[in-house]
Amino acid sequence: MSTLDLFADEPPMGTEMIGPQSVVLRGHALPCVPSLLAALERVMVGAPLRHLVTPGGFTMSVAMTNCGTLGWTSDRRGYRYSGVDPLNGRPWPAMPAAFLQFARDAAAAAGFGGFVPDACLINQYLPGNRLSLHQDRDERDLDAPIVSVSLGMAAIFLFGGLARSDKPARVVLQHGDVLVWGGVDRLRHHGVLPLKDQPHPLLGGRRINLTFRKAG
Ligand code: MD6
Ligand code: FE
Repeated sequence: MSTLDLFADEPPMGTEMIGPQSVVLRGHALPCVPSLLAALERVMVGAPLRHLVTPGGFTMSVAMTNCGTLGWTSDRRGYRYSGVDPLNGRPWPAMPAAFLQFARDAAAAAGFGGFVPDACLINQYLPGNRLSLHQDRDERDLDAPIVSVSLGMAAIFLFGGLARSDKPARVVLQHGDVLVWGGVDRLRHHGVLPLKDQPHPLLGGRRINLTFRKAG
């Protein structure tokens, strides 16, 4: 069943369709925040946040790390998924059970049953950090959706079209919001505007975004 069939009538309360197969589940992660944060802390001990360099030679302002069998990484040679952390040559920390369960449930709630992510990219934004407009196209399986969880400070998410020149919509993503997209929306351009400094009661002056993917 697709999002289209699932919400053929009216989407449930707290559900916003921002594209034909793109859903914001408002506050969906809130009950799981303590377990997600506890698992996240353990992941970041094994694989610390770092600033990747783009193929063009720019250092990204957003700090990143990964867990799962594959992790997204970048250097002068290009963007790719790797089974090992380039910082130490060891496998990425395993995907915590709490992450896996959360991502499967969120995908199912958005109409994407049977989602089993093998990669979780973790992004940390500090005030002023931004993510320029991009497509997520390094995953082998573009039929699988992406589940994205926002924690901490609010961000303005830019949701563009299939063409880079399509004018993006602005979607505010708050602590606990979950964005799920796939299908016809899977290759839409997107980004994050420079983060405003509005400290969050639990996470302080940062925003953490988890994106779950089926990369392999
Ligand atoms: C972010 N998110 O929200 C960056 N990509 O911090 C992404 O780049 C993203 O949220 C694909 C699908 C959902 C996302
Ligand atoms: Fe992305």
